[in-house]
Amino acid sequence: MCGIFAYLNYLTPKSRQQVLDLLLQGLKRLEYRGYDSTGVAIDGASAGDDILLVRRIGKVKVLEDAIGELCRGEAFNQPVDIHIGIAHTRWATHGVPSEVNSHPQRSDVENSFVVVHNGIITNYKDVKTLLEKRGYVFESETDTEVIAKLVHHLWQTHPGYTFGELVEQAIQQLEGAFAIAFKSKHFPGECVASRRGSPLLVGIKAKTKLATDHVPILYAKAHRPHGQPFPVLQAGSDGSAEFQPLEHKEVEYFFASDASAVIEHTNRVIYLEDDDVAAVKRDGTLSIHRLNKCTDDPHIREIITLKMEIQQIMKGNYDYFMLKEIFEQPESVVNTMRGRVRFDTQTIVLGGIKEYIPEIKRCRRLMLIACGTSYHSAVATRQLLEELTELPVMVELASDFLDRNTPIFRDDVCFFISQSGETADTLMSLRYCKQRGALIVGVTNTVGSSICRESNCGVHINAGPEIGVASTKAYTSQFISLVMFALVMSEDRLSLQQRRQEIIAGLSQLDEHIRSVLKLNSQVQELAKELYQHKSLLIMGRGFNFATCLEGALKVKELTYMHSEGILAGELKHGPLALVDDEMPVLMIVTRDPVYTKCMNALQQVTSRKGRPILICEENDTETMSFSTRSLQIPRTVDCLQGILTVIPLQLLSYHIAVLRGCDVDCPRNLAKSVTVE
Ligand code: G6Q
Ligand code: GLU
Repeated sequence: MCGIFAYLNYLTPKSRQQVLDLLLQGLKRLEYRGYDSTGVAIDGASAGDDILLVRRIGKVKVLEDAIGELCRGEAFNQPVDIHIGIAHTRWATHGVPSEVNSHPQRSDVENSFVVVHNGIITNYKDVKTLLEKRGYVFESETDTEVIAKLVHHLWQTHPGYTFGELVEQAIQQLEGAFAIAFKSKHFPGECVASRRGSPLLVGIKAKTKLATDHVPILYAKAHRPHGQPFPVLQAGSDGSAEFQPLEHKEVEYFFASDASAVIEHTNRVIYLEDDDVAAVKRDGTLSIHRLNKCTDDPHIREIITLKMEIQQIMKGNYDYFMLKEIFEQPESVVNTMRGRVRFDTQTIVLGGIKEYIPEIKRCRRLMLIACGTSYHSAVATRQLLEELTELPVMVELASDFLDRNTPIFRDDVCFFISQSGETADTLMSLRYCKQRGALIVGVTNTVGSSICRESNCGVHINAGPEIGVASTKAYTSQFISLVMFALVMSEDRLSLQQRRQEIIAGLSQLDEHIRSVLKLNSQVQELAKELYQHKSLLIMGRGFNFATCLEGALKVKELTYMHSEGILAGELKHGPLALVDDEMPVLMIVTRDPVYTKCMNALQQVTSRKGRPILICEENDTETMSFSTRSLQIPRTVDCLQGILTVIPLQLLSYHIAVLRGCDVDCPRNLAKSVTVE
């Protein structure tokens, strides 16, 4: 996840300085989407100059200072009639944050084609090999660089193509997710943008009223003989309608990842659909191209009028980033699996640890070391790891692990799980294990973080930036990363194939299942009204759901400042049962898994002490629901993935209680997003 912003002024004279100011302002609005490095591309200031690239590590402010230094002088103040500038704030997925890995990425040293990209190109290695064979030399570690070079290659081999056609051809070769915007010295004053799986919109600002409220789509004929010039383009639903690109004198176009970056300029926008290619030509016309017609396509893209304030848009329609991040989970879990899980062949490839798998299979034990929520993801997946790797698995809180001077051996494999990749206790534990010769595997959300850099290999969870201090989508993505690792480890175990298939099927339905859990939101809000004035909340469960109890209780504590405890249902009669009476709020997770009967025993122990538990149970499980007056029903899935579905109502519950108690949801008191002190 990152921010893309591009600006094109057509017959609305602007100096390069003004363009740069606009680009920086756009990036600032998008900075919440990712902020490890930034960059812009504009036309060079004197005639015949190449495109000027300025890229910096760090936040937009660093780029702004660099531009202030580099882009000075009369030439930057001269008005230009038509100009296109593109800009990017990056959240690295491939390659550490560095200047050369920052965007715009370029096709060659002359900056012939430059591109900004949001997302991941999963087949970039294949495309790269192909381009290397044709003499292209790569300078960055990013997946993005292949896009710029591929378009350059197509331009050289197909001289008659328009800029839009080049991009249209290029995206046919790309797999994965992207939103992209291009600038080229061979097509001055033109901008081409496209998307698949990552958001992108076009903002339109015109001095006078636009003649139309939609842009028709221009279709290429589906089958073009290889190497032939592009065929005549067809317009409209039956190919007969006359194609009219959006034409307007004195118009400005904005391309952006979300509306927060354009709303201060215009409220007229087109949201692009997957595989749309939007092209602004030198004559200022905007057209939208698609390769193929599909039946349910409306054949036009509406220009809509936004009626929102900036703040609203930044957080979508959500009041807090945390709520937005909870609701992003249907997409973030898919991003974690993207390019890794192939549902058709039932195979999983984790590129970052692939070469180490034989070594990991020979190890003495697996150690999972982390803090807070990240530690809970280890607890959540331990049982599955034991089952599918048949290795001893230890889960450790980093601080305690260090306090104990835990013995570590050369044939241990140690996983360090951390959203930020910077947590001091986790990092210290990593160094401790590294010194003792163990293999170090990092599982983080932040490429280029200390844990990433110091690991021997790792898995990037690709959840996108998490702004709310309370971790939500990173937890579910860490969970899935560890499940994918367990699946990789058991790939050649015949006896485990059926189990693997069951889990992979569960993963394929996960986004839909999460969507239906999120529909419980208003029901959870009602429960919060009942609970928010209490002093305490006990959360009980066992087996695959124990981690949900710990994680749910942590969320309640940190957000609402209420006491909350996650209790292993098996431990109930060894102490915690003393807390139960008709006043104490209790929440129990009871799903139809191998420990169901034991959970039901615990439920009865609670109800016979006059406890009135709220249940999280499976849809239509009337037998279980008969033990309570209040239950939240979640879809049925494979036992080891249930924890992903059961934790979401608790994320929502802690959120709603916090709102009702007047707490600052995104920045709970005394806590910080990245804990870099021991
Ligand atoms: C939970 C918090 C916190 C976090 C730890 C570890 O909501 O975000 O418990 O998980 O501080 O942080 P890292 O995952 O960044 O190492
Ligand atoms: N995959 C690209 C990179 O790592 C883009 C990441 C982003 O969306 O910022 O450079």
